[in-house]
Amino acid sequence: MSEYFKGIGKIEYKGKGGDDLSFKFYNPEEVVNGKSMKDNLKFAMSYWHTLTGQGVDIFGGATQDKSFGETDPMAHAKAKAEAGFEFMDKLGIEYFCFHDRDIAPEADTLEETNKRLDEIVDYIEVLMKKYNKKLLWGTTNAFSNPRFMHGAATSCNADVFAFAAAQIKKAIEITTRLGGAGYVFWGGREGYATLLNTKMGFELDNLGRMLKMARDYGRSIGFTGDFYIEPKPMEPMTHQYDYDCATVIGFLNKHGLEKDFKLNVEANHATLAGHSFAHELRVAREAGMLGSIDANQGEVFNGWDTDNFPTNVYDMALAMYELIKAGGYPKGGTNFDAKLRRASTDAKDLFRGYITGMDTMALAYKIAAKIIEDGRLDSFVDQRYSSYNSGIGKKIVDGTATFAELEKYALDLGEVTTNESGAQEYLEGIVNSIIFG
Ligand code: XUL
Ligand code: CO
Repeated sequence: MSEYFKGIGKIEYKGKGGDDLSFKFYNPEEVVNGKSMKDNLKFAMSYWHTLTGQGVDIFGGATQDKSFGETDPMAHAKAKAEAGFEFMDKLGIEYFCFHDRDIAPEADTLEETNKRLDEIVDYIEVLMKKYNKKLLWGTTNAFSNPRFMHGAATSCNADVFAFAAAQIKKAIEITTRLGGAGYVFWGGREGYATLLNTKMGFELDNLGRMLKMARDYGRSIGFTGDFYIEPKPMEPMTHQYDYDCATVIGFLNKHGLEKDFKLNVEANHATLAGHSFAHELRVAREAGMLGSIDANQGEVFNGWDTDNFPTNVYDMALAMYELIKAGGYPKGGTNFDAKLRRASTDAKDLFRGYITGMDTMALAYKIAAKIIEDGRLDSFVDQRYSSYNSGIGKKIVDGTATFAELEKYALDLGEVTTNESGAQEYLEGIVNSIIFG
């Protein structure tokens, strides 16, 4: 087997003075919150950006070569797999995530495509054993092929729905076979461009039908992992149905999917929806549905999904605070749904991107753990809501207060005389002192 990333050895933790090919903050064995950082963060490689993305944008072609020395499609798929496992091994990343079409190229018929998938899955199974790597989640690419131009589960065309179902069925089978801990649905083109041609309620019900069939089939073949929906408000569609965590939670509850499904929350999708990443994680956590994370970051001034590697330690610390408060990942992990900038063409850049991302996540996690250990934020928040611990507040929470009783209480009160400061600046100061103090 060839070596694809020549001249780059295993990336090690060297601390603050380390060079560009070492971790400065991520020490996999360091114990925080009673667990190694490796197990707290459960890093995963995204097959698509890492092994397939070539720097293409709408104004220009590839700047990054991902041929791995092969031209034949199946030889290329195998070389990609080998390169991917070498990459994970060198970075000490234990997990990976893929779309069906990332690992094997589509053929002229579904039957032939499935055969190609089986051949590559056989090989990936060998590589997983050899390198001791695990599948965090699998998914289906039901958005790139032109047949999905109107969507997949929400297509106006029943033949497309059937085709998507067949593809999802196969993708759940291979995910199960590889011991995947999760299966993701990102609604690639599940949305609409104009209401003028769209039966919105019908499309949403079809989405529910597809997810129920997927859940039932998965469970019937022994898939015990979590299903995830990955919310995103727009792009490629003008309006995507899985807008944000709150929207998706409502949808899952309506369709009786809330026991089998959790959320795979992506940072850049959160900001596209007009939310902070921490907000989206809080919504998921409060619903008991924080499943997994797609770690990345958008360009501050662009309104689209730029999938940069995360570097904003402050925002990520507030996000990791939510993860720790949720009790960590149930079955998910930190998948780098992140890509190099188009002009990053040095052979080392892919490693540098991941190293910076992993260091950012580690710094953020450790800061979040310190904020919790410090306790001032928690005690401030507890105090802020303390009027609900006794008296009328307790009755409201217990569900024993009535409108009549509340009216009498308010009349007796005359006026609300105590309303304490929210003290946002004080709390922001605490966070800063923990980060920089
Ligand atoms: C697209 C995106 C996807 C999903 C998996 O914005 O995030 O790559 O993570 O389909
Ligand atoms: Co994603």
